[in-house]
Amino acid sequence: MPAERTFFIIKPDAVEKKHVGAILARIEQEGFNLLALKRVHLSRKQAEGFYAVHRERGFFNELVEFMTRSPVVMGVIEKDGAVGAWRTLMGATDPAKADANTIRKLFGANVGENATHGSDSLDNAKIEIGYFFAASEVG
Ligand code: FUP
Repeated sequence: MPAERTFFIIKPDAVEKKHVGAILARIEQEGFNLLALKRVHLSRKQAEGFYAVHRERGFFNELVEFMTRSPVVMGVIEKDGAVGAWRTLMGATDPAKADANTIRKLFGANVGENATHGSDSLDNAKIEIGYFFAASEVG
C-alpha cells in the first residue's frame, strides 16, 4: 500500500476533556508519522466552509456550533494507506456503534461529539490539508 497523508481533527469535546495527549500517543503507537500539528479556535466561517458538504443536513447548525465552541487540535499524518487506517482507528461515526478500543469508542460521547474527524478519501484529504495548512507547514 502506498504512503498516504490524511487530515485529522481532535474535536472540542476531546480537547476539553484533555484527551489530546492520549490521542496523539495512539497515533504514534499505530505507526503514523506526524507531519503537522496546530491548535485552533475555529471561526464560524472556517467551520461552515469545512463542513460545506453537510450544509443541507438537519444537524449542520449544531455541528458548526459544536466545532466552534472551543479550540480543536488538527494535523496531518502519514502512513501506508493512511486514509483508511485513520478511519479504522477512529471507529464508526456513532461512538455507540464503534468497535472496541477505537478512538471514538474510548473518547466519543455521541454521534455529534465524537472526539475526532478524519478525511474520507485521498482527494478530500488533500483538500482538507490545504484548507488549514500551507504547504510549507507540512512535512
Ligand atoms: P464521519 O466521516 O465519520 O466524520 O461522519 P460524517 O461525514 O457522516 O459526519 C460528519 C460529522 O457530522 C460527524 F462527525 C458528526 C456530525 N453528524 C451529526 O452531528 N449527526 C449525524 O447524524 C451525522 C453526523
